[in-house]
Amino acid sequence: LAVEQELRKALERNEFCLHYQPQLDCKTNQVVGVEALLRWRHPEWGMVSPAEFIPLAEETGLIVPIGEWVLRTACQQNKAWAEAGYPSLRIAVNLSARQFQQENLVGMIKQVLQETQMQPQFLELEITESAVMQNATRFIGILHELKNLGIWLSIDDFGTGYSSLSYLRDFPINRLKIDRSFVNDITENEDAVIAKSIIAMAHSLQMNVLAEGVENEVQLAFLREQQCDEMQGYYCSKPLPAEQLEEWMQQSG
Ligand code: G
Ligand code: G
Ligand code: MN
Ligand code: NA
Repeated sequence: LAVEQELRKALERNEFCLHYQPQLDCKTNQVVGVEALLRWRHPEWGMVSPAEFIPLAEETGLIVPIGEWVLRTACQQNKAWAEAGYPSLRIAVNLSARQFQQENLVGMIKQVLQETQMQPQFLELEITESAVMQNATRFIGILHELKNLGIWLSIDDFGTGYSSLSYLRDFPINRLKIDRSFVNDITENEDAVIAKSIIAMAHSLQMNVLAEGVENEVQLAFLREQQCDEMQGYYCSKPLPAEQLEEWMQQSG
């Protein structure tokens, strides 16, 4: 309960910030996007992990205003990078299932794009399979509206949720993000077969595919061999505050 009370005040007290993790093209090693990841710096508790407070934010509905803050902040940052002359980066924002229950999710997203003058084709929204399946009929309409705005739609943690493959046929999904649990031992046994199959399936469905949690050269070599499009993980960089990501881009660029 103490956590809930503190979480309620965190927005107005400006305790949230975003860290950004680069996403690289597997062929060229160029940064093509970043994923925005929420961080909560509590004045007494220090950094609180999203794994701890996101579930509470979802239960209490606080994820709705927090999610709007995340989207606005990410879009403002993307615009700032574009204006500072960095190459055009796609920016990925995580959406909770709970946010799809909010009255006017599409209207809110349109307004943020309008306000920040960000081009929709540079925005990617990440959704989990379990979220998609919770209310598939409501989802499909919203996803088509978002897709029609030009926004990219991705399935996060692909392969780990309770899901049905039928949504890959029925929903306008642009890409699959292979969950890092398959990437960890990607050259071995079942994980190798699963990863290969996800990449092949994504490409057959005209989707882009990204591997999460890439931590070493061996995993990367396998992904290149299998023609995976993009990679994200500690091998390239952990999630970084905006200024540190800028330094990272200057060094690696
Ligand atoms: O960044 P980290 O690995 O600690 O994130 C832990 C979990 O929190 C991940 O599953 C991630 O998707 C989720 N998460 C991080 N930022 C956000 C956010 O802005 N919104 C939502 N809904 N989830 C987030
Ligand atoms: O669920 P989602 O994919 O949004 O979660 C992203 C989280 O994964 C981030 O919070 C980030 O801290 C974590 N992460 C990113 N790269 C790596 C990695 O290479 N290894 C591990 N173990 N975690 C990672
Ligand atoms: Mn994600
Ligand atoms: Na993930």
